[in-house]
Amino acid sequence: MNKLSDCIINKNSSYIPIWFMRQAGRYLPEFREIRKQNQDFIKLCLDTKLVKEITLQPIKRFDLDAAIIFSDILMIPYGLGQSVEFIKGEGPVLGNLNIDKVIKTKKNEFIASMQPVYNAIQAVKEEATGKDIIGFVGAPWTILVYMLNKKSPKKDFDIKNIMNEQHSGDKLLKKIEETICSHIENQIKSGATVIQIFDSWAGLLPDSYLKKYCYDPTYRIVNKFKSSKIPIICFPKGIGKNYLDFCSAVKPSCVNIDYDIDPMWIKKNLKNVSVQGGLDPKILLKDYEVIEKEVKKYLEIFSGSPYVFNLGHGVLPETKPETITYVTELVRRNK
Ligand code: 1CP
Repeated sequence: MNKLSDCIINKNSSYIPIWFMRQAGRYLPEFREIRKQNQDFIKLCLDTKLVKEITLQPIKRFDLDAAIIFSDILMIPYGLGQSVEFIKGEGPVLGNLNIDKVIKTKKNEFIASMQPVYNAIQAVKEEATGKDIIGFVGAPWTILVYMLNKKSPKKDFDIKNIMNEQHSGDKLLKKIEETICSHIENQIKSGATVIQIFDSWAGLLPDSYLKKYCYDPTYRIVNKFKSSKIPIICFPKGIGKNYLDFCSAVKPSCVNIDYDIDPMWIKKNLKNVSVQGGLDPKILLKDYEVIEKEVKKYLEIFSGSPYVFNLGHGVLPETKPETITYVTELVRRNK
């Protein structure tokens, strides 16, 4: 068994596996070079050869413990027939949502459109021996937000606009959940050894809506794959102390924590779950002294319990690749 799976499934705390969210991305000059020549981001995500190459870039540079497949959570809306474009400086822009068209999209049509992703997982697997291969999806709530809001909810987001679409929202949420399950199933069939579910916008939900939009659908997904023994890492970002309720309701094998939650509180309160991440990605823009102190803080707090080193969100584009080398060495030297 590879190191990341071993830490999560067997709760082995003798080795701290390390990988980074957004480890393949804009902070790497070799990624920017490919991206410059491939302006259409979705097309890039469907180019098996380039996806394999980009996925392996951080593995070759830093020898991390896991390769996360280069793709995007917005491949789900795309595969359900809603257009997705990435506009420089603005982020994703989705086309008009035709709910009938989405609902009528057949499972095999969706899978056929994602075949290059699955082929890339197989190709990565052939080369990355001894490494875990992480497949991923967005959680139902986060995908619903993008599909209805049609852009990042970072600015000008009003949850009422989404709740007003209650009726269509419920039908749509079910379709999204089924599609997520197909996407996970096919990533596992193609060789993914770990799955991460990103609920990047869980923090937008008022507490009274968490059960219906976050815990329940995520539980159903996690539970569906329990028998496969594939570790599932959940990342319900921004829910504060509700991490505790999340873990009791969803029972994930591993939970990624964000940088707003106190890691001491997590260590004290979360039991029977492996923990991943936490360090604020902005710390990686600071001096090595500050970085060392913060990295050691997480290592000390979680020492003796199953912990996967990672960040509390993705690597920022301004991060120097040498900083990733530095952090990886710190974690590996830690005994
Ligand atoms: O060059 C570019 O402009 C593209 C930047 C980029 C990259 C490198 C985007 C656009 N997506 C990705 C890849 C990506 N996205 C990965 C690759 C694997 C890795 O190395 O980690 C993963 C796991 C994602 C997941 C993803 N996409 C999330 C969940 C994690 C998170 O950051 O919260 C989300 C919310 C997205 C949507 C998305 N795609 C891209 C951007 C800039 C965004 C966020 C936009 C927003 O703020 O709403």
